[in-house]
Amino acid sequence: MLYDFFLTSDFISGEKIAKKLNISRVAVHKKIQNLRKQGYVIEGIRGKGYRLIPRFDGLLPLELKLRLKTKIFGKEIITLESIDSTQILIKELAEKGFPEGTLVIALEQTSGKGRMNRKWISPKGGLWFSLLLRPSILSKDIYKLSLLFGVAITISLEHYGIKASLKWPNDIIINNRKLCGILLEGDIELDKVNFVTVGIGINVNFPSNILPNDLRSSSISIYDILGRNIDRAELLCKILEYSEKLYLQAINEGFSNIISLWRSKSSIFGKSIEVKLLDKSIKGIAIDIDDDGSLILNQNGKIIKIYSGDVIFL
Ligand code: BTX
Repeated sequence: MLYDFFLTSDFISGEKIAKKLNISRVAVHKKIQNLRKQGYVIEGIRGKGYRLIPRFDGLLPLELKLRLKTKIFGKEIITLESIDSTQILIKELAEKGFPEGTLVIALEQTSGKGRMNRKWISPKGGLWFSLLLRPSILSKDIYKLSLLFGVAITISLEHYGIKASLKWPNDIIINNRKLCGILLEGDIELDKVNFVTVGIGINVNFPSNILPNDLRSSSISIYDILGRNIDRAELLCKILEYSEKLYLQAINEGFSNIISLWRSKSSIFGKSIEVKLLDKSIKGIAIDIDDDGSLILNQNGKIIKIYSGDVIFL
């Protein structure tokens, strides 16, 4: 595959490519032109050969692979201009047998999904992606994976001087405005986890005032905070690297470190909150999260555990 020659930042000569692929130099040139048409920047220097230069904010598969220091996450990368939802495609790929770590990125989504059939608005400039996991964990532990990704994203944002906090179960917020949402969906049979799809949406390079009116006061973007665009490829690589590290740790040693990291990055404890469940809502003071990832609430002196819902600060 021509792709493989560009997984290093060294030059590769046209002659070598031609020999390895058993094609003519003209055919090599055509193939290089094809990659350029896809958006890749390929430097060509007489006497040295070709090499790929990842662009600032370049989210094409080869550009990312060249920068990414992971073993599993991003093993296969598919980048699309536009799609209904990356969650829909990643599920199809999972069912076709794509490996763990497969990543689907879309520059925009026309029908992005939130939890409980809600919509996720995904204009150009955001970071919208889904990751395929095939973890050997019990189905009850899937839930803790969303805490893991929340932690990894929060740590990655610190690199930009952004101090975000985690709101149970999986919102990443700044000044109580949503910067990022995480959607975990599992394919489970009799307690056996076939696969998990992790959908992550981060408002990055656009001002949040381009979002629909009803979201303007409840959302925030990195652009709002920094007043400039950042390199989404760099942010994505950081998130994948941190989350892979935590994922391998969780699979081998359990989730206790992730739960304590989550606690240290959350803004919820000690606060009066209302938790909206499907059919009712419960008010109380958030005490802690339990080792199983559930929220512990003090409801007028009664300690209760909640496994899913939406938190509103009172
Ligand atoms: P959630 O159900 O916690 O949040 C959805 C709610 O968030 C919406 O009802 C709306 O109020 C608000 N919202 C929608 N869009 C935005 C936005 N851009 N910024 C801030 N608030 C917003 C959270 O669900 C899970 C979201 C996952 C999104 C990713 S993107 C890649 C992947 N593909 C896909 O279709 N979904 C995931």
